[in-house]
Amino acid sequence: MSKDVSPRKFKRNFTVIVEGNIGSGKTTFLNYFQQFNGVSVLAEPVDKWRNCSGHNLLEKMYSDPKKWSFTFQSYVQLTMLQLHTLKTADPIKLMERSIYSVRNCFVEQMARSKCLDECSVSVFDEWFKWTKENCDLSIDLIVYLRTSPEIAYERTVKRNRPEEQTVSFNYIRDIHNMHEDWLYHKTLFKCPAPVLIIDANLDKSIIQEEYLKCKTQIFTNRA
Ligand code: DCP
Repeated sequence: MSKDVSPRKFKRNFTVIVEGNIGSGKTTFLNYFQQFNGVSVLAEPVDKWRNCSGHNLLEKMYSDPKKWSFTFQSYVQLTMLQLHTLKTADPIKLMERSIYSVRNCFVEQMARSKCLDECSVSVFDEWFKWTKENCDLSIDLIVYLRTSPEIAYERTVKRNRPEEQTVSFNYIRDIHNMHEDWLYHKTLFKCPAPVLIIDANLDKSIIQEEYLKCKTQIFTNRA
C-alpha cells in the first residue's frame, strides 16, 4: 500500500466533513478513502441511532416525527459532537456529516415544517452556540456530494432501509434545498470551511474520477 501521508506531527487533525442529501453516496465516498494511509475515516454512527439503550430512535423519528424529532436530533447531535472531539492518530480526519448539518439542514427543515416548535429549536441553538464556543469544532474542508433530489430519492427507495419506508420525495427535496442553501448558494448559515462540490449524480462506476480530484485537494491542502 502506498504511503500517501508523511508521519509529520500536526497540532490537530486536518478535518474534512462529507455532506450531502440522504442517498447522495456518502458511504461509498468514505469507503473509497479507507484505502489510503494517513486518513481516519469516521462513518456516521447510524447503529447507535438505531439502538440507544435498546430504542431505535431513527425508526421512532420517521414513524412519528412530531413526537420524536427533538429526541432523535438531540442524540444525533451528541454522537456528532463525540466524533468532532475525537482525537485520531492520522493527520487527516474524514467525517461523515457534522454537528453543522444537524442544525443547518435537519433541524432547520423540521423547524420550517413545524415538526419542531420554536422553543425546541431555541434549545438546539443554545446547545449549538455553547458547543461552538467551548469545543474545538474546527473544519478545514467541506466536501458536498451534490445530487438532484430525484436521484437521491431513487437511491433511497432502492436501498430499502426499513426505517426509511415513510421517507417521501418531498422530504428529500426539502433536505436537498437545505443543503443547497447552506453549501451551494451560501444564503443559509455561515459555512465553517471552504466547500468542494462533487457531482454525486454520477454513477458508482464512473464517480472515481471525481473522488480523485477530491483526494488531490485534501492531500494537497493538509500539507
Ligand atoms: N438523519 C437525520 N438527521 C440527521 C442525520 C441523518 O434524520 N441529522 C437520517 C436521514 C437518514 C439516516 O439518518 O434516514 C442516515 O442519513 P444520512 O444521509 O446521514 O446517511 P445515508 O446513509 O443516507 O448516506 P448516503 O446514502 O449518502 O451514504
